[in-house]
Amino acid sequence: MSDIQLYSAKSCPFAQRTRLVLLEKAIAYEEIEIDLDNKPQWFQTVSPYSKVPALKRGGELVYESAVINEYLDEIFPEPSLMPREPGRRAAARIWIDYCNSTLTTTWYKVLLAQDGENRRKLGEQLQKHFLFMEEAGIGKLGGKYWLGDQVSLVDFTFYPWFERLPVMAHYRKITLPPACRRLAAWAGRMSERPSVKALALPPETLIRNASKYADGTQTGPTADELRDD
Ligand SMILES: N[C@@H](CCC(=O)N[C@@H](CS)C(=O)NCC(=O)O)C(=O)O
Repeated sequence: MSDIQLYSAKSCPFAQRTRLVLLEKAIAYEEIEIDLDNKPQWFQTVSPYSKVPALKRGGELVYESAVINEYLDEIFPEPSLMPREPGRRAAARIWIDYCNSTLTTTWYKVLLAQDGENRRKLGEQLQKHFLFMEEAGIGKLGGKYWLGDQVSLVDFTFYPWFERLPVMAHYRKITLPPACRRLAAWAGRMSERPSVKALALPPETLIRNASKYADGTQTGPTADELRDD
């Protein structure tokens, strides 16, 4: 039996980031599925923000997907998913932060927006973020993956939202701008990785899972934190 427990939800893109890293590193773990619509009371004791993913290893409790992923990379250094050189490590953290602070927040705002004008403005912002990622991000270092030829935590941090592009297309008619050729090629390459294939959910399932955001019926912290119309 493994000494690692992951509190997770199959529908959650943040938990998917961590499940991808666990698979890539072939780390044995026990997965505890949390019903996000009906969270058990004890969940708060393992996840202070009451969110998945949260990870327990022996007596240590770690939460926030980006933090968990760096923790796993330090505890299980092979294969390494962070560059060794400090400048490149900083670049990796900058993009991970960008994904958390900019891409995903705009993403959910677009999905949650019920007012047409607000939705249009937010949709434009989302497309600008994609163009920025194309120009300032994936294109800069030249290679198969975000930071070059080695796959890294940056790739696993962004990918779940690229798997969910059909959700954006379905509910908000927003697609990756045609100029984002490198991003599109990268997403295609990522989708072929065995870890990604093992966890991939079909577009119909992703679309169904997102309906509570898109049709305005989602309540709870995620919606309250992000809704601005
Ligand atoms: N910043 C967190 C976000 C995690 C998150 O928002 N998880 C969602 C599911 S996708 C959740 O647990 N929501 C439950 C809730 O907000 O009540 C991370 O990166 O781990």
